[in-house]
Amino acid sequence: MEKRMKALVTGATSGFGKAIAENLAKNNYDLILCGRRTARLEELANALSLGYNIHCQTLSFDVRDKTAVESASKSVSIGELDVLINNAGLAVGLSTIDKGEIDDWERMLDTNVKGLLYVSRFFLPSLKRGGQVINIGSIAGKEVYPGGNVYCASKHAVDALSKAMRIELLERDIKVSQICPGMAETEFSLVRFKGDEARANSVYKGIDALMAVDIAEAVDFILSRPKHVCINDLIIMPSAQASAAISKRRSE
Ligand code: NDP
Ligand code: 8X3
Repeated sequence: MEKRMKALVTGATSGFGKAIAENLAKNNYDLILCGRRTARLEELANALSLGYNIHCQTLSFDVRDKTAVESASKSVSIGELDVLINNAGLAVGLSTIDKGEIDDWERMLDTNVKGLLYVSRFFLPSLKRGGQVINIGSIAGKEVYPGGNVYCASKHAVDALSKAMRIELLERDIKVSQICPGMAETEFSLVRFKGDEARANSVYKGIDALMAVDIAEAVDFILSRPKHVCINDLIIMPSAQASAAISKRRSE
């Protein structure tokens, strides 16, 4: 019997990570699903393992907790990974630097930069030769917009770390890709505005934002390239968003 590929996805409880996991399951990957919300992880793992007859494992940990990340990486059942998807991340707040909440800055830097590093440090040793890393960056890692300051800095760091990984993992024949989406309708804005639904919904008013499945399809594309082709970097925007700060909205 042909051995199935195995992928680990962080941030699988919602948004991009969940859609990526669903597509990988359809494509017959075994999965390790990570996130903090254990009930959601287990519900998804059950649905995917039953629906697609794959093996689905859950690892519930906070990417900011390096001890928890390290001990998750030592679970005996991890085995060898073919794909690591560093997706977990968030924005908190939209204040200017002179009025910013320092706790918000720390949450973003601890999650998006240090969390991605902890996951990479402890799970990359399990990634097999010829494997693949996909980091979810952002248009905020290519440009800066008013109020984006620390979030943009954290995603610029993801851009730099993706380049660093590509250089350092070349020796192990591991391909490293980054996907940089523009505005996408997930739980992202609800988290950014700390549960304020009206404010979160207003971000997507009058615009056809990206959907999580658009990013999951980009992951499928990257993973289905032949061995000699690496998609280094993909910027994917809604058609109505020309840059991080400039969009065309319908009047509603
Ligand atoms: P969601 O809020 O829908 O999903 C975020 C995921 O990250 C959740 O599964 C959440 O899981 C996980 N996560 C957040 N913090 C932690 C943590 N401390 N430890 C473990 N897991 C964590 O947002 P998106 O799907 O939109 O975001 C996914 C990625 O895409 C992020 O890196 C984001 O920055 C990036 N992005 C988003 C864009 C957008 O407009 N939506 C555009 C460009 C990039 P849980 O809460 O269960 O831990
Ligand atoms: C999320 C996209 O434009 O809100 O990374 O920064 S944006």
